Amino acid sequence: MKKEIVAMILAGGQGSRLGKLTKEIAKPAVPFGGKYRIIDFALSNCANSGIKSVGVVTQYQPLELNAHVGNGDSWGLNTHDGGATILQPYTNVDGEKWFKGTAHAIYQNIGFIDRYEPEYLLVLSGDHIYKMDYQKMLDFHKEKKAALTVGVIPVEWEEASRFGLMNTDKSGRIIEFQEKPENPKSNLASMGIYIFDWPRLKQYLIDNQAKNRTMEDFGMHVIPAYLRNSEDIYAYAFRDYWKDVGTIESLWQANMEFLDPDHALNIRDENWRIYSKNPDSPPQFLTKDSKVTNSMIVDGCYVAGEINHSILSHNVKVGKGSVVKDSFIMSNVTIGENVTIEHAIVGENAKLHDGAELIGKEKDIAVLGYSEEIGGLKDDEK
Ligand code: ADQ
Ligand code: ADP
Repeated sequence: MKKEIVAMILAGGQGSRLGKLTKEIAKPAVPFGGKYRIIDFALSNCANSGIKSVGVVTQYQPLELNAHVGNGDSWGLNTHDGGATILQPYTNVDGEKWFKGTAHAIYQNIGFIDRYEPEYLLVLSGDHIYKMDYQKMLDFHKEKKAALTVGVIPVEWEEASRFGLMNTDKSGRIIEFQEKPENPKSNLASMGIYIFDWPRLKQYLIDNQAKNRTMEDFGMHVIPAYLRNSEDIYAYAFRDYWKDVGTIESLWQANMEFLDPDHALNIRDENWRIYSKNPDSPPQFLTKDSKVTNSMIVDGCYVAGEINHSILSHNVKVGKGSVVKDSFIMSNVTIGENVTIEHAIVGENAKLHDGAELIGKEKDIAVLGYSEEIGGLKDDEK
């Protein structure tokens, strides 16, 4: 089953900056935008780019992710073309188990990749909200005859130190690279999207392992080694919407941006659909007491309150007199009567009992975790 290119989506990081939202599920499985999970963007981009052989590398809290991705048929990645394969850490003969980092995770899956004998390997992160045609990046990679092409985008200077940063020459060749430097000298950031010549990368990973130097991480070890050896590394400039939703604030912000009908991401574009796996729910119902403006209300919702500039995912119930504003509510949340929710993210299956308040601020978003409950009268107050 030979393929020109295989994609590996790295979906195993802990995502600790999302706090209680990633305590039980991996960051790529965190719900987004009412009908999606974060990894849907990378999976849909693969399908839309015609890359149908995709490995999803998991590690941390993979249950929800495994259930969601399945064999990839929701994204049109059917098994005939290779489909999506969930790759979990395993113990090899040396007793080595967990993936130590991004590059080591690829090293551990050389056998899977080699089944397709690809010329190119596309490495993606399951953590990003964006639409990108990877074929265009592959064309660029071939045109430059690069050993490695890195997707890059300028980021805000204040945020720069959480990215791999680089300098390029006029031709776009990367001449300097620093992984998450404390004092950034550039704001041109790696998007963590790489196209490698597979045989060459494989050689690097195997040779270093043989010398007992595990190449753990792409940004920390592989890119520096390529630079030391004067390999041709090129930057592929991406200029559209791209968001690394690694913090509560950025996750909230990306959901609020998603509400904009003129959003650069344009989810209504039939030529680049974002696919997902969704439950079967009854139609939404808005009672005569409800008032809904500027919001996304997904199937199965029952709304008797006021919803303004918010996203209600599947099967959310909002009682009379309640107000939900500037918030992202995940699936199966129950909101009682006279509840106030503002600048908040509410996790799946959470319950806000009558009279509860969950009020955050723009730079300090309030979060209710999965299945958490607040408010309501205690028994002796009834
Ligand atoms: P980070 O996103 O901070 O930086 P990292 O924590 O290595 O990098 O995670 C990259 C992706 O790999 C994430 O999706 C994560 O879930 C996953 N991952 C991490 N370790 C894994 C493992 N052992 N097994 C499976 N999956 C794993 C990277 C680059 C930067 C770049 C940013 C852009 O290192 O140079 O700027 O991405 O967001
Ligand atoms: P070589 O000269 O064998 O091609 P490299 O260019 O890969 O070696 O590495 C040059 C230097 O970087 C060496 O000092 C090596 O110890 C160090 N190095 C390479 N890979 C790693 C790694 N994964 N972790 C730490 N150090 C590394």
